[in-house]
Amino acid sequence: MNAAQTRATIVVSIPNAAKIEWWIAQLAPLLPGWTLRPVDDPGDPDAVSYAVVWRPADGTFTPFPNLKAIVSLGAGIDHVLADRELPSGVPIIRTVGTDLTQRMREYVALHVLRHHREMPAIAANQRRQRWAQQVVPPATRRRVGVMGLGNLGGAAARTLAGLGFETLGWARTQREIEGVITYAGESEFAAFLQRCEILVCLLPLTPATENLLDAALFARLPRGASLINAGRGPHLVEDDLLAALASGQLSHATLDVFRQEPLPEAHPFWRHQQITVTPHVASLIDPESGSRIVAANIREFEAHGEVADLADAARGY
Ligand code: NDP
Ligand code: OXD
Repeated sequence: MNAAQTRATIVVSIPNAAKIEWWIAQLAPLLPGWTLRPVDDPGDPDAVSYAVVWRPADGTFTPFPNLKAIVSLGAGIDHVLADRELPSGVPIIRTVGTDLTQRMREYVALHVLRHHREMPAIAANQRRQRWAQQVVPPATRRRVGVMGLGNLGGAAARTLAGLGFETLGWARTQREIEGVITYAGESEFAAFLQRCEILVCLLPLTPATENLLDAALFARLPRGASLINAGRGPHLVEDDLLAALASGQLSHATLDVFRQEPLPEAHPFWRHQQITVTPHVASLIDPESGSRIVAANIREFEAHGEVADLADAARGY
């Protein structure tokens, strides 16, 4: 056996053991010559070259001194960076692609339209058998802001602009997107927020974005604005949201991501009349197309030592 063959194991780590087997079954035929194993049964640790992971436990990578790259089974890498024993300098590959982007575009369009057309109020009226007609402005007179203009936020902003919304976008650096008025950095944040009647958060979770959706931010939005958070749970200060909804500063929130997932049964969000809860399904990775992307990225990284969707660990996304 030559040296290359002795470095030919890919381990898979996902909190749900059944899903590990499922991913291994999907990936194995796409990566001939590689041995795929659950992280708890890696075989020779020196032979492990790649780890494909979702929410790995602390210390997951420590046994593997020859790791070439960590593959996040998702666009976000916060779950990898959360590992307090993460080896430094190991590249992290994000899994992104057309299916994920398409799903997020659908989710954002669905919930922005729902807020725009005041569906929560219409549904509440139906529960009371109340016939209450109200004219809403056309999308061209509704301002929707997207925080984060990367793969997902950029695609969502384009979709909203295509639906006719007056679309605004905010990112760390200046981005140009046709049909979207863009803002960059802290200095332009207030100008962006004051125009957003519906605010969509598609930021990655980093020290700079944690707790960003707080009382100070809500106070800068037009009164009665709506919030859609499909970024990460810790972006949101939960008590500040409840207070903003109670005061009327915000009218409704749609939340897909939570500080604790699954959202605990007793959590007040579940039964709140002004909150729509979705169970982190805005853009779930599909193991069939996702495994094709993971395998292609591993092959590409193996051949060239780089891939397009490499995260920048120092930047945090
Ligand atoms: P990208 O890395 O492609 O884009 C991130 C965007 O956020 C960039 O535009 C970046 O700015 C901007 N950004 C980062 N930090 C800041 C900051 N401090 N201030 C302002 N803007 C900032 O990420 P994706 O679009 O692929 O994914 C975004 C996030 O969506 C993921 O990290 C994940 O948390 C979440 N997600 C949620 C899913 C769900 O089902 N709910 C599914 C998939 C992802 P710049 O352009 O200047 O770099
Ligand atoms: C992701 C997610 O990061 O599903 O891809 O949240």
